[in-house]
Amino acid sequence: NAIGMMDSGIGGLTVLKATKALLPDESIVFVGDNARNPYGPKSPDEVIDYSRQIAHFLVKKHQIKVLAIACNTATACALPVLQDELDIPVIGVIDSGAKAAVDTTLSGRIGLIATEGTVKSGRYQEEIEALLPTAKVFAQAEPDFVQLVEKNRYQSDEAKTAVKAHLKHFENDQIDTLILGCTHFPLLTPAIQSAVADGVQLVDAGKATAKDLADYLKQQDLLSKSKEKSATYQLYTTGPVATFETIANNWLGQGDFQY
Ligand code: DGN
Repeated sequence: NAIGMMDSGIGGLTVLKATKALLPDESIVFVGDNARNPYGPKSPDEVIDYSRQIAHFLVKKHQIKVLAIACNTATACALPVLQDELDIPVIGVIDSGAKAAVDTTLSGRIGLIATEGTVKSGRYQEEIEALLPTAKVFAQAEPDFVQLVEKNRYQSDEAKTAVKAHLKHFENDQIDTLILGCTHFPLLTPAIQSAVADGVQLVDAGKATAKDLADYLKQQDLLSKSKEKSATYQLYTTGPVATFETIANNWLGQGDFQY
């Protein structure tokens, strides 16, 4: 059976890419809820509702063996509900991102950029403080970054300028680690890296999740046993397929993706 993945839009493809690199024999079914993006400003109840609809579609129609919520906002709002409701294991992105940040920081001064929903939930802050009580977390919501990615403008000069302006204040906080706490943000990595002080390490919560997901599937003996190379990638979007496909092809490279 395949791995199920879901996001509010394009961002989860960063988790798909990292998972595909670590587990090339695993099939993945992905749903991007581009039509209802962004999740960031929505109420937790609404995000729970959308997440449940997608999760049930993946379980009923695709018999997935594990669900990765490749969206920080949906993880912040819906992880416990889905873990409770589904008979399969459900993995979110926040625990892995928080742990990776704690493993990376030397000074304990950690920046977080994410959606409003994720920042407001306080889940990263709680998780980091549980692992490293002396840590100081500087959290900043960056909803505009999501739109730069969804609208396929993430490589533009406009994106570079906006990212630089938004991240300027982190200079005063003297962070040594910055969590990309939204799965859309790794597409903006070059702009983000050049906007922060040299030496600030970026933590990609999605990549950290892919690693934890791979370890988990190995441990639980849930990896595909098929000997032939037969991994398939089925990508669904609730929005226009053309835009989704363009961004997906640019980000993932050509491959056997079905839209
Ligand atoms: N990609 C999502 C996340 O990781 O939080 C959210 C993007 C959005 O819907 N605003």
